Amino acid sequence: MEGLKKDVIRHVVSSLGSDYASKSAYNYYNALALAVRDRLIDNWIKTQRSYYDEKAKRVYYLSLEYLPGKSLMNNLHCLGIYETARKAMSDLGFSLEDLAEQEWDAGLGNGGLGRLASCFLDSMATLGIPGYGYGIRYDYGIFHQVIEDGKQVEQADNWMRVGNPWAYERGQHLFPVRFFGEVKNWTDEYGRLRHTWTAGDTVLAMPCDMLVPGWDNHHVINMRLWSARSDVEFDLDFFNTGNYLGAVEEKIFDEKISKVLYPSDQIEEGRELRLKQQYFFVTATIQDILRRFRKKHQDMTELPQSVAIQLNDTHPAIAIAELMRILLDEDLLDWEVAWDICVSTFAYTNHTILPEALETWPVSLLERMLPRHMQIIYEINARFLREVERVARSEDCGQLCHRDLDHLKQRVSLIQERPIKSVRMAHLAIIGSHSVNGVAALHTELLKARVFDDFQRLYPQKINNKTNGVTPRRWLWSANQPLSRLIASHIGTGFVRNLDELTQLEPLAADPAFREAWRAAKLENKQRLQAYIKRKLMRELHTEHLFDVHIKRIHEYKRQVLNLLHVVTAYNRLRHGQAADFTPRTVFFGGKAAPSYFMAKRIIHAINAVAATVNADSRVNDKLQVVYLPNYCVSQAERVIPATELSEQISTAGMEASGTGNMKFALNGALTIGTWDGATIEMAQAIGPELLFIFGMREDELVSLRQHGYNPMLYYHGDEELREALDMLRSDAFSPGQHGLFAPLVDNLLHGGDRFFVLADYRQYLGAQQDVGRLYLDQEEWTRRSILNAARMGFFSSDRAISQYAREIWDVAPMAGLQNGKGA
Ligand code: OX2
Repeated sequence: MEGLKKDVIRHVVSSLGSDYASKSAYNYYNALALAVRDRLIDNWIKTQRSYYDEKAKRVYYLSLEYLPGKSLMNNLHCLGIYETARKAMSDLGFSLEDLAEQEWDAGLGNGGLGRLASCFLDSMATLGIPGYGYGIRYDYGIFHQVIEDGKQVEQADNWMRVGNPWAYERGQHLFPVRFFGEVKNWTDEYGRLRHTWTAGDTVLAMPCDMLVPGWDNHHVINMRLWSARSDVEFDLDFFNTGNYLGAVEEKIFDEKISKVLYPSDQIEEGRELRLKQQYFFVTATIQDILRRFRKKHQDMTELPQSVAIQLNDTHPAIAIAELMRILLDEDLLDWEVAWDICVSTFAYTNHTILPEALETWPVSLLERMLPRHMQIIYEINARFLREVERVARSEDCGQLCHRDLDHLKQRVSLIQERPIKSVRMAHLAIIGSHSVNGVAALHTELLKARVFDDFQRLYPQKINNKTNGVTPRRWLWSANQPLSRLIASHIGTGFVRNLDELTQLEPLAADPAFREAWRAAKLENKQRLQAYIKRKLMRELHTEHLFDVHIKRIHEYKRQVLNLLHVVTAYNRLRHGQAADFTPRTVFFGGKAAPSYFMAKRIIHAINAVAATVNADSRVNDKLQVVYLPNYCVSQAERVIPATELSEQISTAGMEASGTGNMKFALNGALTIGTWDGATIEMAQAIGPELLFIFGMREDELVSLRQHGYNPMLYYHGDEELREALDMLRSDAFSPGQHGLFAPLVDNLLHGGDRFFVLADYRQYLGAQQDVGRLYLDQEEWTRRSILNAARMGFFSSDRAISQYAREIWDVAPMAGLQNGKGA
């Protein structure tokens, strides 16, 4: 401990240039972070060196998004120096918890997809898998949300302003990134046509490395994020011609590329700058991968034995064309050889079947910005369609029927003609990869049977499932110390590394003393949340209420509106004196809406309007409260999830690919009210469906309801309570003086076809909520179920998910000496 204290003081003085006697929390946080980083960097260097010495096969995880959140506490726990640091900082006059608050969340992602990438890096580090995360170091991460007059207002997330003590910026290792320009043809010595792309513009990519430690194993992997730097200062001519200001303007223009994260989740915007971001990140990453590969290899055909590249959704899919370009134009390989290398190296993860999230890029844009890549895509397509024709005409074409060949070719083509001629990035990713995986069992089945059914017939082995998982280090051990300590006092700490060990808790569910201790841990977390809400929102929470939580991005398919209709109905029953047996509850909502997503923003407004009315009504507010948690982010999830008793997972069946919040809640002992959707299905199967509150129509039932003509008006007319709730929303009951404010929301349900079947599931949802309320009154039974929920969550560790990727997709093994516990 003395060593750590000395290091902290030394950093306050020599790294931060401050007086250690002036006790600034900001300085001491930074100094502690630097002292922790010092302890990581040796192991990072050793880890990297061991990959090199052992010629280990590397895994590259390419993702446009990461959501690491805060690093301090997690890194202290991984290094096993949390207690030491707590005592050291207390000696220096600080509470570690307060210092940790100084850190800004690294919010370089929108939601589940980015957080999954961060959980996966944590698991690769813990399992000892030679992995690297690659992404973009956005200057501005996901916007900071404030709620003003009930509405979302976006503020810039200038997270870098105060510096980032965790990152190493490597300004000496710059990679060129080219755009635009033209393609020249030439003939090689064997008479083959060759191509050279001479680019118009060049920018530079600078690596910034963030260290990701494993759990207690000395293994530290790298998350390398690229930042755009102008090449203008290297272009002395530019300055010498006297156009100094022009040069500076160009510099600013270039550096725009990594300025800001696109804040839309699952809605593609198709903006030119976004494509630039994708290619910028991809080419820098591929150059870096090949640089490392070529240190030990000359023969490019060995690439798939040494390198596995996982594409996190289609956002980095242009990597397939980029690797082809390098192999063809720079290494001068033949097409077939290059293509085999590509397909064997890449694998693609799909995260959604929502059509509005499937990326396409206009051919005209690609032709201009990346002319050589567009040529390559055309060639991939031509060869692929010939292959489709061959398979379709072959004897064993199965369900493929060559009479439909033209239609089949149109459906699977990389190019879609309408509404404008565009490249379907998912098709490129499927054809260019040896593995395509969904993220939960139902999702993968829907990929095979609906979205990519033609590809499933063409390549029956390619599509596979890898159900998502979450890291128990952050989402149980670090976020929920009261519960973790209780668990550890009974079954030891092995569960942090091997989550299946939680099953040892099962017999304890029958032990009244253990149940009492389990409840005490939950209460402690609820009180902690209470104190936080008081500080931040100046609101007093009732900790004896059931804490009912719905936090995630705001999206119509996630159906926050269904929850809101339950709240309004509960409010009405209480007002009308029809709820003598109502179990008091506080309903929490949290989540960001894409700034351009009108309906999602209106939903936030409606939630806040209902909250204001309910909370101000003294007839009901001792029994029902509604809280909107502004600026939902990773660190807020870490506070809220441990305090949650009821987890809302109520998406339209078939639409939430997996969900990962669902897993974090159950792991922390919340019971789930949910639909038969995403990974919630597998959770119900692992836990026992009777231990969750499952309701609503299933995916196949919705398909047939849609086919037979779904009429939401029937539900409206047939259900008095539903009608009352909708009429109130449409009138100005919650928006005095602003008549019609929430009419778009209601009209969308009644006259817009209710695409997400809110009305169809309303009555069943109410029934399930009634069951929840009743069970909560029996605290012994509630607690028993809560314990069993957590005990059966072992499968949903990201360690299990990553082990499956490693074995079944990447063909990589953990580094020797790191499999079980400590490394060398
Ligand atoms: C999300 C999915 O919506 C969610 O269901 C899933 O758990 C998560 O990815 C991680 O797999 N953008 N975000 C997602 O998909 C896309 C596209």
